[in-house]
Amino acid sequence: MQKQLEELHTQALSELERVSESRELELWRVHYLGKKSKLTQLLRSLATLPLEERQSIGAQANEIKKALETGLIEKREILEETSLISSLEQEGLDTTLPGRPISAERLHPVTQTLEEIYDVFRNMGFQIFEGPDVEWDYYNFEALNIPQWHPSRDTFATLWVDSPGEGARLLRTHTSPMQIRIMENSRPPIRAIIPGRCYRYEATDATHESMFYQVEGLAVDKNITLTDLKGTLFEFCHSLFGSERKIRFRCDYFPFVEPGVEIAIQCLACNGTGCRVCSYSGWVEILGAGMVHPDILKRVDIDPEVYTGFAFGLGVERIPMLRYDIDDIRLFYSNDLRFLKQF
Ligand code: FA5
Repeated sequence: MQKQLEELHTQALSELERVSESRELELWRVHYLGKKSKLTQLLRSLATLPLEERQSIGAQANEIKKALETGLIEKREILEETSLISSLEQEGLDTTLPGRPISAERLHPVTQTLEEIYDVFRNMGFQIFEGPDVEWDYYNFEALNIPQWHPSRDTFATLWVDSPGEGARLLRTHTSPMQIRIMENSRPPIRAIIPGRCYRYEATDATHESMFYQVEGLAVDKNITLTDLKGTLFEFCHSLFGSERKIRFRCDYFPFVEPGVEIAIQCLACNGTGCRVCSYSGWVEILGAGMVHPDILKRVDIDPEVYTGFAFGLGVERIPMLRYDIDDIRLFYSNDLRFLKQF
């Protein structure tokens, strides 16, 4: 019986080798592994054999069965692959052509910078919020101490949106309106940063775009002082530009802070000697900031006698411009892949 089994094994494998299409493979399966196959019948008749023979023949028969089943699976895979290739070839596809390389995608340099900014402020305990690009006049101006007649409206060259009968709407000129929205909806302690697009109807040049990104920051709590503002923003600047980079911290005016300040970074492109990136001043202004005006706190029902806060608004594109020596902000949004692929 042992010899019979060996012959069956060899014959089955050599027939399997010759099988060239799936119909033949099915016939082979029925013949060698089906219910009525020799092997199955032999396995069934094992019970009639003496114990010793039963054990050794049973083991041999089972091994052959496993080998045939494995052979069947492998052959099936080979036939499927060959039939796929031949059907592709019938459709006129050359399966021997090398594949097209898939280019590794990456984030836009401004998005990369935003992610870095989030990391720095997240480590200092700030939460990220988002707000609407189309904003009410109230949040963009009125609530920020910029009434209709205020001359500082002129500096925010505004794009207005038609909103008949609903009050004046506009494309936000800065992210500061979110200071109000956040303080209306939450109580101190507040630590928030708000990234977003801003829009200004102004002539574009190497450092000004009509659409650009800002990140607003807001911290309101008991005992917050100008020192906290300075410490937080210096920590931020040092994280992004290195601790050696010179930072200019000086007075500025924004109606919604008191006092107001401005931070500029010594130009990395020319090291302060003056070039196109810094408009030949040696410095690039990256943000406006200050202590939240007591009027604003009162407007959102936060007692300025108990709480104080600081706020800042930074221009995002100016950061990669400084770091990578980019001398024109308009390159970020002109969709030139030769530029974008460098980051
Ligand atoms: C403001 O927009 C204030 N909201 C900032 C602020 C927030 C002050 C909170 C106090 C407290 P300013 O107009 O200076 O300020 O803009 C802030 C930054 O945005 C600038 O320093 C600059 O980096 C960037 N920025 C302004 N206008 C443009 C523009 N047209 N294109 C690119 N970046 C701009």
